[in-house]
Amino acid sequence: MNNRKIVQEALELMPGGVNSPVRAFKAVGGEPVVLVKGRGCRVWDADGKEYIDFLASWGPLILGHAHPKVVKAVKDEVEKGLSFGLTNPHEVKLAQLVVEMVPSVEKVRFVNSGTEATMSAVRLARGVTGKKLVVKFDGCYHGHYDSLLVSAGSGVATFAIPGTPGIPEEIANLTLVIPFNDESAVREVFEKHGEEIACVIVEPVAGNMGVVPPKEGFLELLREITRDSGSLLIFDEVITGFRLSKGGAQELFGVEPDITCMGKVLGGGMPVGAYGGKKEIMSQVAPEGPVYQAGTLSGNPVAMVAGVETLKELRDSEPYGELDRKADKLSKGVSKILKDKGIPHRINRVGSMFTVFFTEREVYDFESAKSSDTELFGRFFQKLLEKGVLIPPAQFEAWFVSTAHEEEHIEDALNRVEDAVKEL
Ligand code: KE4
Repeated sequence: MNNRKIVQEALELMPGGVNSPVRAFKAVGGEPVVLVKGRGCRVWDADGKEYIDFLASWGPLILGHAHPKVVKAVKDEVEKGLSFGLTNPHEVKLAQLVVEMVPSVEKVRFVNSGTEATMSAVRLARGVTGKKLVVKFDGCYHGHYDSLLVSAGSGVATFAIPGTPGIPEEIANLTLVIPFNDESAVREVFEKHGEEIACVIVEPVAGNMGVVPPKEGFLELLREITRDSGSLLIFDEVITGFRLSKGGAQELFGVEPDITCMGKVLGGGMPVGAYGGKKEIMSQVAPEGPVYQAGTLSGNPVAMVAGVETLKELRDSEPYGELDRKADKLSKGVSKILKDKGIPHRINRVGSMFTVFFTEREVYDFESAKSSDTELFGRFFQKLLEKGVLIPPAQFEAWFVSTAHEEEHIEDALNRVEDAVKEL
């Protein structure tokens, strides 16, 4: 049992045996799965068991695992060396693609993770506006940056509390957390604190409370109220960027933020994050401007070529209609299976990302998402795993469909879901 042996060794050597908490399966129980190989829409664990994969490494693998063009580009690049610490031509090429594809971005800075992207974007907003307060939404996750790893305070539009030990209250108190999709809360927080708000940061389509789309007019409200208050609007498109369309959620919904944070798909599976926006704002970033941010491996050539091949493929093949159709077929199929079994559920889907919530309520914010039966979700996850279907090991995440999921894989997955649900 290689899987178990590797997990036991990992537990001795790394906190919780993992390098990111959600991989420990605490939310779903059972032994964490160790993956050793991926090809297309399939992955294999350390015991050789095969799964149809809808985790997609939490979003990056929109082209599936080991896409030939990406693998070839990475192989060719590593032969020339892995890192130089000075400019390389591939970061320029990836920057050209980002500027071409993302409507609001004229200049971009690459970093190594989504957390670095959002952390830098908030610093830039504070630096540009000279203001301190940050507004975020309950249930939205933007990485583990102190100012954003905070929980909602006691009442609406009140100052946040630390989301974890190690974050001083003084830092948490510079963040305001309000309910997603709540227009009155947005207006209230700006009435109370508008003059001091540096930025609003939002997942334009939430993925981290499970998939929750913005209500009609919500993004437009954020755009208008920030502009009127001299605050910046930051779209955290680490999940939605290049996934919901070539230009992400901002293209899909026609609302342009001041700063866009990117990651996941941008690196095609390699560690890449980015933040970008209009030249007027990005010119404030060092060394052009005074707002400092840096990184030894930022723009790493091997990571850059993976991103270049991924974005070129998305730009040229325009797969979004097909991705939407396949995700619609899968999510509707899962819903029919659960309905036929009499299991209350709600599915929220935007494009190729969706979440199955085990609740009868409409899910439009974190409170309603939390009405889900997470114990049932754990059993659903484990049964699917047994049948060879891998979904995210947590209720408040998203299933991802890739271009590598062909019709037969969707059919196969639905048959396996049906077998799993029969045994719930
Ligand atoms: P990273 O630092 O993990 O690359 O990105 C942080 C981040 C920022 N913004 C959004 C919208 C994100 O979803 C994330 C990271 N997403 C989680 C799960 N949805 C990554 C999985 C993990 O934490 O291991």
